[in-house]
Amino acid sequence: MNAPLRVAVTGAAGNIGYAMLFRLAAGDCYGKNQPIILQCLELPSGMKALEGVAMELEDSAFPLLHGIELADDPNVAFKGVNQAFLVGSRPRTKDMNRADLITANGPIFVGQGRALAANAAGDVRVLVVGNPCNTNALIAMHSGKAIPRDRWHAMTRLDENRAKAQLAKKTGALPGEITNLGIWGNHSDTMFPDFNNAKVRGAAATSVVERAWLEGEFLKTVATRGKAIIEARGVSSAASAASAAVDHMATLWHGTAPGEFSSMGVCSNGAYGLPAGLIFSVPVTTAAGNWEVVEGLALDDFARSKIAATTAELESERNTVSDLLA
Ligand code: NAX
Repeated sequence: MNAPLRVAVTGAAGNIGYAMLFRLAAGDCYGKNQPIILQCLELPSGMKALEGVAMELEDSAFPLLHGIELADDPNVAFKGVNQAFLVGSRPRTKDMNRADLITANGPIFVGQGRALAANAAGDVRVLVVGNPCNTNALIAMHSGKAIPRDRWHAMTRLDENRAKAQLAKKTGALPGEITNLGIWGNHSDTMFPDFNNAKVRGAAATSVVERAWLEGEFLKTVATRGKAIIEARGVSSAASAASAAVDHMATLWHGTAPGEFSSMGVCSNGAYGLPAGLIFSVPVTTAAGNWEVVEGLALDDFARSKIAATTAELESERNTVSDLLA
């Protein structure tokens, strides 16, 4: 058995937190030989519910769960953490547009970025799930400058998983037989699921499915899936979002398979001519907690126009929060 990892989860009593904690404690992220200590953060108003979640975690008697700590102060919750899932934030209400949401949630990530830089372990990796996750990760990265830029991530794995599921359904393949389906850009309906480089059972997706479906129904279904779930369930995706967060950090921890890649919102280093410094989802390979952008992927005019649109949205979000970017 390894020494326990300290894993922070914010918004731990919320819908995604509730689904995620049990997966983490069961060993679904870091493996069956890796014990963890969960360090859960909530607002003071969420602490009572969080105590209930902690009781349920205790009652599950997970062999890998070596501790549960609860806090309403990020400086306590982030003490010594190796892995941090930043989920807690204000959900969008009917009267809010995207800019209102950015303005409402931005300050949370100033405080949490600072608290991580002051308290986390030297090897910390941070995944921002709370929306708008790319721009929230950008704010946290600027506020937590003591942590290297390549450690800050935003989650687009749910978009990747949704895209794989749609392509699997269309082709009759299993989701695990769809590979290299990279998401480019923002976690919003402007993101681009790159079907040109995707594979179905090792063959180019474009050789298996007609392009009109890929450019039309496929892109539309993936982009509007979050809305469809809200309409059906009355609340936003929670278990699938938690599952995607576990997938993202598991891929970072265990590494990508040879010849395969995944998608992560990471700090752009200017690859593919993308503006450096934005938190931008790109295809990456991973090993031992580190990532590298996949080089040499072919992007046709259609892909480039989609990537230009999502880039413009991220630049506009960055302008909206410019006063929070220290
Ligand atoms: P909930 O409202 O169920 O839970 C959020 C929890 O966060 C609440 O318990 C609240 O008390 C807590 N919280 C709020 N501010 C906090 C703070 N400053 N510190 C600590 N805790 C805080 O929302 P849930 O459904 O769990 O969604 C959480 C976030 O994930 C939202 O921002 C949502 O938009 C985002 N999502 C991101 C996705 C992605 O793919 N990146 C997909 C799913 C989801 O929409």
